Amino acid sequence: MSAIHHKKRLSFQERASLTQHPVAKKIFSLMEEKQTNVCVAADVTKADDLLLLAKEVGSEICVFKTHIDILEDFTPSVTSELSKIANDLGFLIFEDRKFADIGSTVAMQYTKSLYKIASWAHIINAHILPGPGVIEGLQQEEILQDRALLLIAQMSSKGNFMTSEYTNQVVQLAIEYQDFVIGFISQQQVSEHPHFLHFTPGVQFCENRDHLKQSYRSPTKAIQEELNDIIIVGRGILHSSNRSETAKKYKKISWDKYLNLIHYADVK
Ligand code: 5BU
Repeated sequence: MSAIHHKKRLSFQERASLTQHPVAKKIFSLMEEKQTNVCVAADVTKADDLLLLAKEVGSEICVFKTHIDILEDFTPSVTSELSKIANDLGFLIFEDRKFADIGSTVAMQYTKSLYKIASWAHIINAHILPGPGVIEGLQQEEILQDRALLLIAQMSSKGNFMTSEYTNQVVQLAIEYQDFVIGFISQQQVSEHPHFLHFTPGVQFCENRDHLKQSYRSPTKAIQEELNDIIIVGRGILHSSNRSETAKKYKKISWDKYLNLIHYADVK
């Protein structure tokens, strides 16, 4: 394996003190506390399974990522139950809604509808294709204190149109709106500002791709080489025979890689 040279990195604890945002502070500190930088992607279609999954993996993760609109039997009690589990097991909820419309429309999509995303999701994300209005539409003044936004800077799917120029624009907007934006969905570190978090999807031990152009790499590569902070794992955990044990395995390896980064200047 080739040597990867980089500077010794700050710990999550140190980075917690460098952000003003309460949600980012919370993520950094619960990662340290639970020793996990794993986010599970809860792509399941039944409410009972969603809640069961949250109970099974809740102790091993820092963030639980939902696609609430793929549930076939959604009722508001699902999100209130999920919030209770999140509170008991100490994780935050991220609704991967990928908002991408004009400000006035995303404001309604975020706060209204059957789902009332703003009432339960600590974290949401957006594409910046419509321009800064999408961020402003989501930035609801009254709940700003405990809600946070991630900008999609890069995607894991093969053939996507996110050029490096696009990614640079995303980073600029993140800096401009850093009172609300706490980081990125990325494939590799896109900003050296230590207060920004990098969440990365497309992580699995076993597969290189799926049949619909999702591409995967290992947790080791995602953390150690590409310098992401949090791995997002869906089917790697969901399709295993023991979801809790498998989540533990992802947790151990990605935490070890994080420890290497903060302890050694050069990792082989
Ligand atoms: P998987 O089962 O580990 O492939 O699930 C990955 C999850 O991350 C899934 O919920 C996607 O919607 C999400 N995702 C992604 O895979 N790639 C991206 O670039 C973005 C989100 Br943005």
